[in-house]
Formats: sequence, structure tokens, C-alpha cells
Amino acid sequence: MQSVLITGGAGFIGQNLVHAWRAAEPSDRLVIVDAMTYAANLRSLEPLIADRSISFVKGDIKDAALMRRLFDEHKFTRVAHLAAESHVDRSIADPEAFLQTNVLGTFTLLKTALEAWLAAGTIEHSRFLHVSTDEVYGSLGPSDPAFLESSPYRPNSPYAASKAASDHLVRAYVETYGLPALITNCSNNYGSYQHPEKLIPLMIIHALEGKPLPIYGDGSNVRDWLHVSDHCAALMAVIERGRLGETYNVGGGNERNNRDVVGLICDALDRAFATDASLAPRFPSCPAASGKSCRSLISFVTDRPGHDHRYAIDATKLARELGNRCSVNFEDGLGQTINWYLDHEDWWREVTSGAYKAWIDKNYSFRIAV
Ligand code: NAD
Ligand code: TDX
Repeated sequence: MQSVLITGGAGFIGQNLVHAWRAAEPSDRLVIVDAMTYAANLRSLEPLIADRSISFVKGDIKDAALMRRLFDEHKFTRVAHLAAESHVDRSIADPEAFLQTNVLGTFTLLKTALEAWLAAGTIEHSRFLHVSTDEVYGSLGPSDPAFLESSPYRPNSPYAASKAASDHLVRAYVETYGLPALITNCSNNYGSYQHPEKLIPLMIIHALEGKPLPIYGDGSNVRDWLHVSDHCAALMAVIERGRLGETYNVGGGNERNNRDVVGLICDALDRAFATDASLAPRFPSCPAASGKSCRSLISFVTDRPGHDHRYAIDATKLARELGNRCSVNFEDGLGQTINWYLDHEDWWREVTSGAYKAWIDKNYSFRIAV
């Protein structure tokens, strides 16, 4: 039985990880710490908090005294560190919070874990997993080989730079102080509970509401799409069985350009409306409600500054050492994700109310159709 700290557990991947961990290791004690920023939502965790299957602490990972109190109280033997500012466009508009949380927050956790584990004499059987991103490796050309764990770091956005800095701190804590840590660098996740600021949920929700589908630039940018369930399975394998001090890349093997992803979403929604008569009255502004294609909403807009052209992950090491392979086919996973957003209108209406509207104005009002 392990005592597990999951930071950022109220975020998209964090919530999915909490459920996956609970299902796989029901006797582990899970403590979630999350600052409850705009990106957090506790809905899916509320039943687990209510029946005391997990503990939830609202707190900032930069709060060293709180972190130390939690380590002393719960005697963690596993840390899955996911808390971060995670949206590239927000890092361009306002980078400071990214440095605060992603760099200083990670530093605070590393320092606390080391001190607490040394003081308790438990460092030998403890493990710290730092969840990072493929964006630290920069951008690939169309025919470049996929990123390896040994690829050089070339971050291009403030977000990517802050994650790169945090990865370097983890490495330094392993090499200098012998912290038992591991790093994963994964590609773009998608699935249930993803915040609607990110590409896939944003396009689904805009299409349902009959709003423009804003593709940055010419839409030729390529991402490798990883279903969040495959990512969570990889995280659990790495934290338990990965070699300490190592980095593992996690990818979905699903490279698609943004134009194609948005086209697939439109076509799937068109089909859903054609076969399910209950959708048109629920979403009357969606073009598919009146027999038109959602593709009519596609709008090519001003590009993201420093927009990375292509990410691709070589996940051979994860498969070879831990036998872990991603299994969700992109078209199937995208279909399930669209169905999830159709079935969870209350969730995304709540998430897109209030401050979210101010972000949409800030990020999209200056982008003109090109
Ligand atoms: P998310 O933005 O949905 O969730 C992040 C969570 O961290 C939120 O619940 C937020 O409240 C919390 N948080 C932010 N600042 C905090 C602080 N100072 N203290 C405590 N909690 C804080 O992000 P996500 O998509 O779930 O990503 C999780 C992790 O995975 C991040 O580290 C991200 O960099 C990494 N990652 C994400 C993706 C992806 O496609 N989503 C891909 C690669 C890597
Ligand atoms: O409105 C949009 N229009 C658009 O064309 C948005 C929000 C995005 N895009 C493009 C930009 C990217 O090429 O879609 C692609 C995906 O964009 P995001 O969903 O913002 O993800 P990305 O920038 O690729 O970063 C994601 O993957 C790596 C996560 O947000 C990061 O947290 C993760 O580290």
C-alpha cells in the first residue's frame, strides 16, 4: 500500500489519473493537492471526497510550509506531480504565472520531498514522478524523426520554457541529491474533462454553439494525439516500474494536422445530428441542427506567435522497458470524447461561464480571419 500525493489532481489529466489510480490500486491512500485555478474542477472527484476514498487539499504547491505539513502528516511514498499552468496561449499573454507555478512550484515540491524523505528515512522506497511535455523539445520539420528522450531541449513558448526549466530542476535533484525521481514527456492529451480552452473541446463546443472554429494559421501544424487513459496507464507504469533518474516519452502514435482534426470533429458532429433527433433541439445554433455541415464554421485566423509546427514522439523506450503501448485509436477516442461532451453539457456550461468568457475575448478578439 502506498501513500500518494497527486498535485494538480483537479485538472484534466489529474482527475483522470485519480480515477485510474483508484481503480488499479484501491488500497493506496490518495491525497490530491490543487490550487483550484480556472483550469480546475472537482465535480468528478466529489463522490470520492465525500466517501473519503481520497483526501482533497486546496493549496498551492509553492506553499513550502503546507507541502511539508502534508508530507509529514501523510508520509507520502509516491508523488505524481501534474500541477501546472498548462495553456500555451495563456503563457504568451501572461507568462509570469507559468514561471511561478511550473518552475518555483516544482522547485518547492522537489525540496520538500527530499527533506521530508531524508528526515523520515524513507527515501529508499519513495518515488517522485514529474509529468512534463513534448513541447520542451521544440518543433519538428515535416520529415524529421520523432523526439527521443535524448533529443535536445529547444522550448519555444514561455510555457514550454517553464516546463523545460522544471525538467532540468528534477534532473539536478536526481544527480546532485539522489532524489528518486523520474520524468515523463508526453504529447497532446485529449479525452473527458479537458478544459474547453484546448483545441479539441474548444472546437466541439464552438460547433455546438454555432460559433466560428478558429484554426490558427493555415492549420498545417501537426500534433500527436494521446488519449488520456493511455497516458494515465503510462504514468502508473513509469512511477512503479521506471528506472529512477530516467525520462520516458509517452506518445499516442496519432499524428494529425489541426485542419484534419477539426474536419473530423465537424464530420462526427454532422453524423451525430443526422442520427440522433434529440440533438437539434438541444443545440439549435449548431449548423448540423439545420442540415448544414459544421465545416461551414471553420475560420482560419491569425497564427499563434512562435507556433511549433510539428510534435511527434518516439515512445520505443516505454514499450521496450515497461511493455507499455498506447492502445486508443484516434478516430475511436475522438468519437468517445465528442460523445462525452454531448453527454456532459452541464459540466462544460459551468466551466465556460464567468471568467472563461473574458479569456475567449482576450485570445480571439485580436485574431482576424486570414
Ligand atoms: P490542467 O491545466 O487541466 O490542470 C492543471 C491543474 O494544476 C489545475 O487543476 C490547476 O488548478 C492546478 N494548479 C495550477 N497551479 C497550481 C499551483 N500553483 N498549485 C497547485 N495546483 C495548481 O493541465 P493538464 O492538461 O491536466 O496537465 C497536467 C500536467 O500534464 C501539466 O504538468 C502539463 O504541463 C502536463 N502535460 C499536459 C498535456 C496536455 O495535453 N494536456 C500534454 C503534456 C504534458
Ligand atoms: O483555438 C485554437 N486554434 C488552433 O488552431 C487553439 C486553442 C489551438 N489551435 C492549435 C494550436 C496547436 O497547434 O491547435 C493545436 C493544439 O493547441 P492546444 O490545444 O492549445 O495544445 P498545444 O499548444 O499543442 O499544447 C498542448 O500539448 C502539450 C497542451 O496544452 C500542453 O499543456 C501540453 O504540454
